[in-house]
Amino acid sequence: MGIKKPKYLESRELFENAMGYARKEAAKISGMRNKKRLIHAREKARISLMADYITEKIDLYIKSFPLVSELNEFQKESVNSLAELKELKKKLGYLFKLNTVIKNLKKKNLAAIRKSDSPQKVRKTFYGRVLSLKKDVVRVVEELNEIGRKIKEVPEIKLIPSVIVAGFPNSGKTTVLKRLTGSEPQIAAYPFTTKKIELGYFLDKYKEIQVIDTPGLLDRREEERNLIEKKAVNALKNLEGIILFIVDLSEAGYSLEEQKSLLEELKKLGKKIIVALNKEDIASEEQIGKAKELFSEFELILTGEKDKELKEKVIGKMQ
Ligand SMILES: Nc1nc2c(ncn2[C@@H]2O[C@H](COP(=O)(O)OP(=O)(O)O)[C@@H](O)[C@H]2O)c(=O)[nH]1
Ligand SMILES: [Mg+2]
Repeated sequence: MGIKKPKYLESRELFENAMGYARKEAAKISGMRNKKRLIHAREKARISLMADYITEKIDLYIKSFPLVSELNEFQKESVNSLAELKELKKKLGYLFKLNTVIKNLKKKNLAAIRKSDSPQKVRKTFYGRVLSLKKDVVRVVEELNEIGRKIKEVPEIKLIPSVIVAGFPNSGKTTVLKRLTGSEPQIAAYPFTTKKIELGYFLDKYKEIQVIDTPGLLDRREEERNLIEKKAVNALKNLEGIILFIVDLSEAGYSLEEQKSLLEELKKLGKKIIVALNKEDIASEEQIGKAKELFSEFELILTGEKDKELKEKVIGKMQ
């Protein structure tokens, strides 16, 4: 279930395009012998067509934004951490109001033109009034275009049982993700951050399981996370699933103690934790023994086996 993708609206050209379109279409009206009636018909058409052109485009644009109620918990957190949902609602509401003003101006001026002897004057007044709204429309659409751009970047994380891979950089998270899913990870942008999220999927019999690697997110203490990262981590809490904590047995970047202390931090997420002891092939007997003792309170697996067995072990521990 993907998130709705907001449209982009070129608001600066919208009004000029509407006027051009209305002029061209109205000029096609013919077949009236009475010159005065012809002018009347054309001016009336110019009002209608100009208004409809703008309001239809704006209506479609407004509808292309997701409703807050259509977002799942994860998406809400993600959008929220970038564009405040309240702001989005307010801006959409304001644009809706501007659109209603244009619709009402159309009604009013169509009524006026019927009784008027100078239809051109009525049409020009109408154009003037509509054009006076252009600045506000352009401003709010520009702001909405920007929010829409950010919404489009919300990762397509599904609300299905997930394996959230955690651990220090280079511990082997991406490698494990690839081994579990048998494919290259899908890369998705993490909203309002420079971070990227990696996603993959595998089947447990008929059930789809999602694997997520969040580089740079679950590898630091809570105090070290900025507000956006805190939001992002909170969003992960809404996912059903387990944390698969990858330990680099070879201690290439971080000691086993440091890795243990990061794991303590991740307990705060309140999820079942499985510890995967990785890089057994380049670790010493001593490192392996020490790790088994250090992480003994957790469910342990060793990753040094065939992919199929690794997957089965993870599935087994997920129940
Ligand atoms: N020897 C060995 N190297 C591994 C193992 N798992 C991962 N690596 C290597 O460790 C490096 C970091 O792995 P990567 O999956 O990118 O780590 P990430 O930063 O946690 O995603 C890469 O060069 C991998 O090839 C393993 O089990 N044994
Ligand atoms: Mg990685």
